[in-house]
Amino acid sequence: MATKKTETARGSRRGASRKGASARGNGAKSAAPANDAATRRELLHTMLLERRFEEKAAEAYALGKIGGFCHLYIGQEAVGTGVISVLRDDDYIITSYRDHGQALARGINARAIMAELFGRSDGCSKGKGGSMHLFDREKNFLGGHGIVGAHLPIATGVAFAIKYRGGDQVCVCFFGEAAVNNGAFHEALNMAALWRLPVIYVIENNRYGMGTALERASAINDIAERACSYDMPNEVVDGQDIIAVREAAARAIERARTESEPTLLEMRTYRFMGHSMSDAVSGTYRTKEELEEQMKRDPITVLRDLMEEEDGWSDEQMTEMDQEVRKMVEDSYEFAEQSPEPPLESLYEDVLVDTTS
Ligand SMILES: Cc1ncc(C[n+]2csc(CCOP(=O)(O)OP(=O)(O)O)c2C)c(N)n1
Ligand SMILES: [Mg+2]
Repeated sequence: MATKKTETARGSRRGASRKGASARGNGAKSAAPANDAATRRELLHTMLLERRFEEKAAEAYALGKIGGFCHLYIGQEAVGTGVISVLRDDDYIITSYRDHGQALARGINARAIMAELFGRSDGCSKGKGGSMHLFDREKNFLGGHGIVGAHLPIATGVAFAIKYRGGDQVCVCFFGEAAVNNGAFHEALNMAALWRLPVIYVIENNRYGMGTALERASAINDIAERACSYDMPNEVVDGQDIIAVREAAARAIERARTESEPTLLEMRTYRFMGHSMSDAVSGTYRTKEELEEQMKRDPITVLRDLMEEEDGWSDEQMTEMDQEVRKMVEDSYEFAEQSPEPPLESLYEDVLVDTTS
């Protein structure tokens, strides 16, 4: 739902805000995304692929096949999957280091992602990016970024370029809630609002930045309200409900595409694993009880329950889908194992872009 404060904030400056407000309300006309059995099945398939893929990645990490950092998206799948599912192929995506699920949702081949995690030359970043730096130019997937908040100004720049060239694409930027306390967040949002850029900032509020709870780090706990400083439309969304995610994302995308107006979406979610592979899952900064409570709203279960109710989705169908997905993951694992390491010479390739030729 749109927050009341936002309505007030937007109305305060722009006379044209009535138009924006109607696009943001429940009755948003052309923006409502499909919500039929086939769509739900596809969404479930994507989320299940992300889940099984990361479970396998965790296994590979424990075996020492993946080096460096590795941050899992388990528990948060509905956010990336839902938002990306309502984008066009020519829209842009930019994200943080917790990027495996979003890369899969964008349709980057599981083989290329697993190979990247393994640091192999068939990886989507040619084995030189690793888990945190998945990249695919053809899919307009602009990373995978390791520095908290640093990709927000890049998203603003991408949106500026879209507008400058007269295009109607949008740029979606995913980041964790801890990034909103970073200066880059404010600069990026200020410019996007000032120049009315087609960008959607998606906060994945999983309530923790590493081991620090949101309340211990942020002066404001309803972080969508940060958008009011920039007179920017915003919404708080149940990030465990993929249907709600899709609807909110569709409204924001429509607004960016047709009115060239940015939006801040706060998706309330939860990560079921540790911050990265080397961190505790619970017991230190959060209790086991809290984790168990949150796991009752697993986004995959939430959608599956809906499908059972609406589509008569059965356990057999679930098992069949699961087996198919596991096969895809196994295949990606074998592919990654067989892919060669990048040659030493490639260290100097793709570092700078030649703009002179
Ligand atoms: C500028 C900067 N400061 C600190 C870090 C170390 N660091 C890596 S992840 C992280 C927590 C970020 O939390 P959040 O933005 O909520 O994303 P989440 O990991 O929860 O997805 C921190 C502090 C960093 N990478 N960059
Ligand atoms: Mg967080």
